[in-house]
Amino acid sequence: MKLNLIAGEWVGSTQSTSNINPSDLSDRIGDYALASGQDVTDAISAAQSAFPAWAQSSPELRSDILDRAGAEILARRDELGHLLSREEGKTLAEGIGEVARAGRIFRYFAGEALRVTGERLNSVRAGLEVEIIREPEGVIGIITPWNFPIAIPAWKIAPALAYGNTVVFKPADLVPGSAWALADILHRAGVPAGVFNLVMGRGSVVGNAIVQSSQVRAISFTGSVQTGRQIGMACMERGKKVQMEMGGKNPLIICADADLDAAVSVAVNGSYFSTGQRCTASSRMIVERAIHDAFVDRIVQRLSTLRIGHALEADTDIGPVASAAQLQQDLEYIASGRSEGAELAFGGQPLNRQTEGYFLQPALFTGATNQMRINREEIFGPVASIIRVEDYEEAVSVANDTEFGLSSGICTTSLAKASDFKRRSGAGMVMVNTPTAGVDYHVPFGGRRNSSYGPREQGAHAREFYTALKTVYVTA
Ligand code: UN1
Repeated sequence: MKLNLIAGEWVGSTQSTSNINPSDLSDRIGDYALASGQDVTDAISAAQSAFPAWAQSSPELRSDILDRAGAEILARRDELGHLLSREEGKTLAEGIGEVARAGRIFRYFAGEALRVTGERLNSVRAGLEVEIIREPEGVIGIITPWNFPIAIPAWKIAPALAYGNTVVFKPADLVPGSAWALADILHRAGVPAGVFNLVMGRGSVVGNAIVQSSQVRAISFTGSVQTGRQIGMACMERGKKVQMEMGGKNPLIICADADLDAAVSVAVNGSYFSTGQRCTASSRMIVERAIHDAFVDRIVQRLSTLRIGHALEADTDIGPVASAAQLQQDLEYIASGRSEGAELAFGGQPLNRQTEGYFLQPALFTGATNQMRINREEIFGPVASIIRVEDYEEAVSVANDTEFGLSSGICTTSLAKASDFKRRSGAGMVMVNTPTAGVDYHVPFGGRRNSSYGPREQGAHAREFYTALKTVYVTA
């Protein structure tokens, strides 16, 4: 059994969970200890005790530890990518790519640890000087989803540690393998006891205990809108800082002047790769009438060539859905789209493969309207719709007619339209002739409206969440 890391020790539990491969339900990856409420209390106390020394430690020490962790993750990318794809179901290429991204994030923040700056201003009053300095917040609770089992933990844990915070980390209970591997790497990279703690388990026990604790100063959460709302309210009541990345209903506009082949590639990648299980997935393709029928023909043709299968097989394009519950949700939305009058132009059927797993044909709806449930709510699977519009103006208004605002995209050969959309999109990230999903790690990530709350993640802007400002007045 793989154990939790609390106060620098591997701690056992009377309860455990089995990590099952969604490509092959007979493949049990291993058993992972479930943390109890007491374990979480112990982890938080350890993080609290370790905080003063870590906060005052040399940035060079923190930088070296993060650098060592990043180097090991990169060196083991094939093995860890295999584990990730085995437990989550994205293809091996996607799994290895994600692990490499995590390694690079640690290396990036190894550099950032050395670049914490402040400001010095002249006071408006004579004889005074003002300084603005940044300090770590304290104990940070990190709660992550199952769809990026190592990259999302990396982009929260690396900046938290770089800026001198201590961490209590609860990974998604569906994917403890990558999280445990990351904890093991950090532990061996020399993170002092208590500075980083891993508590695996259920949201109702572990997540809840982290959110309730008065010792946890800030929470960074990625997951559903519903859970995010509850966490956000609880943080507000307890005066905690909170950052939340939640759902998306990301539009991709295909203009009549788009390069059709390029647009099909952008759409298929954004909508269906990683089995559509990305908050940045393009779930609403908004297509101008003049190009609509040609686009539908080409994308259906392309979808019919994709190989859906075991995530670890070399020729698989799209792996299984991550869990039985998620497959059920996808199928419910597919049924809902049909009952609301959209036409299933491709896919949407569960598939049998040599191994028992949660395989689902990518589903494409045509004749859909933006008011249908399938275009209002996040599905989080390989399910997307085409919404036909008359022209570019209607496309922009449909794109922005959503409660979400994470990512948006446009395929066009017109510089004027690309520039116009860049300004008018209501999303936090805008992609021109490139998929709505798949982002760089050194620039801000985040959205607007119901998609995100609080400061941005990733890149140097991550410091807004992971540090507290202090303003100091000095009479010279
Ligand atoms: C990406 O598109 O590269 O949960 C990252 C998610 C996002 C991450 C997407 N927070 O899907």
